[in-house]
Amino acid sequence: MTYCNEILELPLAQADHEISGLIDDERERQRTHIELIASENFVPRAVMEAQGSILTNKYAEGYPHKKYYGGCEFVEKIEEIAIERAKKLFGAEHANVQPHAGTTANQAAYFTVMKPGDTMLAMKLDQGGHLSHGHPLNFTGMLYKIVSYGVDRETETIDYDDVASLARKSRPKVIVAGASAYPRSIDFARFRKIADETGAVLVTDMAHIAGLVAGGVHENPTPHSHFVTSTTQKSLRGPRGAFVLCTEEHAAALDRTVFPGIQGGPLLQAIAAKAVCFKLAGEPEFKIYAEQVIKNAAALGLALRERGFRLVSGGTDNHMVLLDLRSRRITGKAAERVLEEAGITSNKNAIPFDPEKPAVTSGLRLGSAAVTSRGMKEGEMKEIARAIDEVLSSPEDAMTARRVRSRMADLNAAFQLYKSL
Ligand code: DSN
Repeated sequence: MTYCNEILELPLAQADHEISGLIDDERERQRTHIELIASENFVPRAVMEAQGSILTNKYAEGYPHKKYYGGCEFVEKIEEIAIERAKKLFGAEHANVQPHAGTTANQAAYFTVMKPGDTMLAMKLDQGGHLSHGHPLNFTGMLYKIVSYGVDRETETIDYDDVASLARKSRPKVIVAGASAYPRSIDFARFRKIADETGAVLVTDMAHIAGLVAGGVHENPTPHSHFVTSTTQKSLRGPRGAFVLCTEEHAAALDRTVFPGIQGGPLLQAIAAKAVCFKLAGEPEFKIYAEQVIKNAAALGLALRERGFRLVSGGTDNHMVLLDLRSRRITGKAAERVLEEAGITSNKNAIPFDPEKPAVTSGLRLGSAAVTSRGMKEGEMKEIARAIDEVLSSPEDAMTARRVRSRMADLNAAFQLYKSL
C-alpha cells in the first residue's frame, strides 16, 4: 500500500484520536441523558449509514438530468427518489431537496418571491417564531421590512384577527406561518385566507411539526401554502438538512434560487439520508410513532401541571410543552443548567411577554420526539415530570441532582438505542 492509501484506510479512532474520543463522550451523553430538546431526535441507523456514506465524495451541481459534472448517473437517481418521496409524503406539486439547513430553506422560499425592501409578516421570535422569521441580526431582518404578529395575552395562542389586521395594514409580500416554540396546532387554512385576501404569498415553516404532519397527527400545511419549508432532523427523524415544497407555478424559480442562487454543490449523502427518512416516515410504523409523540407530550404536560407548573397556553396539541417557570422562582437559564446536571437535557426559551432577557428567559421548552424514539410511553413521561419537579424544587441541592441523574440513566438503560453502534 502507498502512504496515501494507508491514510485513507485508517479508522477514525486511529486517524484522529481527539475527535474520536469526543464522539465517544457524546455517545455516552446521549446514552445516559433524557433528551427533551423539542427540535432533536434519534435518527434511524439507516439514515446515519446513508449520511456517512461514500456519497460525500461526489459533486453534482444542478438538478437530475441537468448536472454540471460527469459520473452523476447514480446520485441523480438518488435525488430523483428523494424528490418523489417528499412530494408523495406531503402531497406537494414540487420539491427541492437540496437546502442544507432550515434557514437556507426559508431563504430559498423568500428569495424566490421577495426583493430587498419588501415586507414580510411573521411570528415574533419571543412569542414562538424563529430567527429566520425576521430577527434584526438575521438576513431577514437586514433585507426586509418586518411586521410581526404574536399571541393573544390571555389565551397565549395565535391571534388570527391580529394577523389579518396587520396583513391588511402592511400588505406583506410574504406571510410566514410556523414556529419554533408554539405548543398549539396552527390553522393553515386561516393563514391562507388572510394571504389570499391581502395578495400575499404564504410560506409555512413546518420544521418542528413535519413528522407529525407525515404521521397524520397534525394538519398538513401543503394544500394551503404556496411554499412549505422544513428541516428533516426534528420530528421527521431524518438527517440534518432541509427541503422546500411549492406549487408548480413557483417550481422553476425556486430551483433557480437554490442553485445557482444560494447554494453550490448539494450534499448528496444528506440527500440520500433524506430519501431514506421520507421512505420511513411514509410507513405505518411512523404513524404509530407520531401518535405516541403526541400522547407523550400530553402526558408530560399533564403530569407537570399536576405538579404545579404553568404550561404556556394551558397545554399542548403537538410534541412540545412550554413551561412558565416564574412561579417556581427560577429562570429558564438556571433551570436548563440544573436539569442538565441531573441528566435531563432541555432548553431555556422565552415565553410570551417574557420579562427576562432572551439569554435568560422565564421559560423552558420540552419536547417528546426523542424520548418517544427510544420507546418511552406515558408512564415514563410521569417519571420524567417527577424528576423535573424534584430538581427544580431544590435547584441548589447537588444530592438531588446526583440522585435524579442516576435514576434517569437507569430509565434510559431500559430503552437502549443503537445497540450495535
Ligand atoms: N434551533 C431550532 C430549534 O431548536 O427550534 C430551530 O432552528
